[in-house]
Amino acid sequence: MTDAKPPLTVLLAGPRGFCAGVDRAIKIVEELLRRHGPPVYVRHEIVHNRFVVESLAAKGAVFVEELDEIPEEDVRAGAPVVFSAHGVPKSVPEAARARGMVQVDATCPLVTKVHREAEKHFAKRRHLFLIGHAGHPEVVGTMGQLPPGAVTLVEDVADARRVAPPPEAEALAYITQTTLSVDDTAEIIAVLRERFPDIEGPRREDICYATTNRQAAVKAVAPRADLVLVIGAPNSSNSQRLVEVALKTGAPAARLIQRAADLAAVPLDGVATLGLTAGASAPEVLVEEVIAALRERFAVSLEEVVVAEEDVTFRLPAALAV
Ligand code: 10G
Ligand code: SF4
Repeated sequence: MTDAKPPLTVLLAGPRGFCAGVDRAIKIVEELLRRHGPPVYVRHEIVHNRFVVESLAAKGAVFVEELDEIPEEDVRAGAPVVFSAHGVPKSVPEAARARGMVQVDATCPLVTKVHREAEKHFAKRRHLFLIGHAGHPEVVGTMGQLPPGAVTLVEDVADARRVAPPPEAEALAYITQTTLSVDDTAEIIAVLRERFPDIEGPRREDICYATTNRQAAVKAVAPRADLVLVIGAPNSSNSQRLVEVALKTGAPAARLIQRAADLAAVPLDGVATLGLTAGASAPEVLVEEVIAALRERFAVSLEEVVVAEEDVTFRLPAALAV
């Protein structure tokens, strides 16, 4: 007689996985590969997911961190370079132009919107606080829209309490990274508003619809789950935030896995209900892979917990849309 598999309820959070900005960025690289053939250079991981990066690399995309890694002969041959969905400082397109590169910007339109906000505040002589995480490429890109010293980074509530605008600042404004924790950011903004009542800013924050919805969905599953698994990469800000949100909203345990193979290192004994979600850069095929691996060990009953429907899409850049 074979042992029956133990039961496992999987609460599948919705929305999860790819957002419109990620979908667009990947399509840009694919479309360039189709039109130009390899190599298509991509500055930085197009999105923070190894599976996506390796799939595009297998088709001829070449990932670099900086433009100076791109050989001159390929530039002269017209190989395009794509800027990742996270956005780039102004110095990057300037350097590409100076080298005569064919450049294609895959920055998410919702990140570009924050760049334009930054410029608008600067034009009105406001010193800017950028709420975000130091060193993240989106933060580097957003800070790099303005001259050095125009933006002060605020990473957490402690920063918000002690941050001091430069003495010459005439007015203040804030903007945010798009993938932050909605709740932590609200606390940071509350501190800034209390200290600087005249500070300008968006009505709430610049956190995007996809980040907001994925956090709302994980909040709906976390209190019912013994463990929440988030499919995503360690360098994926929005995926890391989903782990934190799950822990803060009632999951006794939560962790990031990149794909099914990582389940081997996850203690599942005693887990009767498992919450499952995926960051905005994690493809659905990896969710399916994890569910298939769970089915090998458990009698899985799947329950979708959907808190919002999404119908956002972004058009490709005009040159690729035809
Ligand atoms: O969550 P981050 O910003 O680290 O990026 P990602 O590639 O994991 O997910 C898509 C989000 C962006 C491109 C940033 S707007
Ligand atoms: Fe755009 Fe939001 Fe996706 Fe970032 S997470 S690429 S801002 S839709």
